[in-house]
Amino acid sequence: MTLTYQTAGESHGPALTAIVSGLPAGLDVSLAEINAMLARRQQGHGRGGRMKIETDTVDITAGVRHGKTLGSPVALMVRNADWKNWGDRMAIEPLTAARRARLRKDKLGAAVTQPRPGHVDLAGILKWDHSDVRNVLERASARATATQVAVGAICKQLLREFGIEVLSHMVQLGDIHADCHGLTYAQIMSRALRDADFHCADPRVRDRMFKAVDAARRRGDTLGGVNEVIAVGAPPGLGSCMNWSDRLDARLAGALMGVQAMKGVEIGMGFETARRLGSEVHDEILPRRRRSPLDIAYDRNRNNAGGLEGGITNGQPIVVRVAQKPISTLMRPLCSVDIKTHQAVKAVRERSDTTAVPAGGVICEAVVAIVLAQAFLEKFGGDSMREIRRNHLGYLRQIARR
Ligand code: EPS
Repeated sequence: MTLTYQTAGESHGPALTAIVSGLPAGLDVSLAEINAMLARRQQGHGRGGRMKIETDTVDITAGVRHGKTLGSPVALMVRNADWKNWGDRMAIEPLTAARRARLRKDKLGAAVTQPRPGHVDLAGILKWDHSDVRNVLERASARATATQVAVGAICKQLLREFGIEVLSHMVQLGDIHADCHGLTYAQIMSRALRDADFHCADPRVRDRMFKAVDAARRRGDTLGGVNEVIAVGAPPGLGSCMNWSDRLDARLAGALMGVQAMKGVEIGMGFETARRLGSEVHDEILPRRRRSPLDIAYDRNRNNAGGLEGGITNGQPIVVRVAQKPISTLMRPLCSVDIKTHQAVKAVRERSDTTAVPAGGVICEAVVAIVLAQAFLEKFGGDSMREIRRNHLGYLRQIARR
């Protein structure tokens, strides 16, 4: 079975939904762990008023019994608490006269007609033939990432069963860079997990980050940044070089670019490899002193490749950095053109975040976990956890002899 998922849901609609197919039977699913990851996604200095309204928790409505997957599709739902404030504006049914009158009275019924530069607004109304920008912005909103994170949390639980851990930390906010030199993976991640404001492992830049967010907010502006996702424990051999579409680096980059606001993906040394000589870039292969019978006989002097060579994992940590643009809803808006009058106007302003980069890291972490779980199940897949464990262990034994 191939692991696939679909999501649906508008930002201010009743709920967000995901259906995940292809999970094996017998996987322990912890609701508490999913909800903890959802809570991490909601954190971060620079979030707007919406996060005070929402306390995201997941309802599982199919595919799990007595805490374990059944092998059937798993259905997940995250309700939008804000829906109660948007019932008329986002009503599913046709607008009744009473609803229309209520919206007019509350001055809430007007169509959004001033598209924001950088958002889906203009391209979306042209493409789908809408005359209210809300009809496209609701689905384009990063709110939808709540269910993606819930799917990622389940994939993390699957990967952990096989010794693979995926976590993220913020490495840049605007032009402020975190310095993690000399820190181990465990140190970076435990520091990042403790920092609810930025998910950043470098406390020395904390003050500057606070000031940058607050200054941007005061100016009616927004801030982007970069998160790094690291996956440790993946065996060599996930992904393939045999077809472009099977390469794991391509699949990671594609999936990460599919997250709202992401503008660039680097693996390992990334863009810096283009400036360096081959001898400075490629990770030398060294003999390894095995500590366990399942260890492979090869080591590396460093990990500039970010754990991927030829689109295949090489046993080193997988390191991916993702650039996130500043949010396109500005409280001091940029120039736009009204789609009804074609007059020059300022873009629409509506409640939003000053920055969502700390949330972006958690979302990218979820996406990396999903792509890795897909590649893992392609290689070791079976219908039950027991079958996958057998396949995985047999392969580890095989490569340890090479
Ligand atoms: C978003 C705008 C804000 C964000 C939202 C994404 O929501 P609202 O318009 O309701 O204030 O807070 O993100 C979330 C709701 C979330 O859960 O991450 C946008 O326009 O993309």
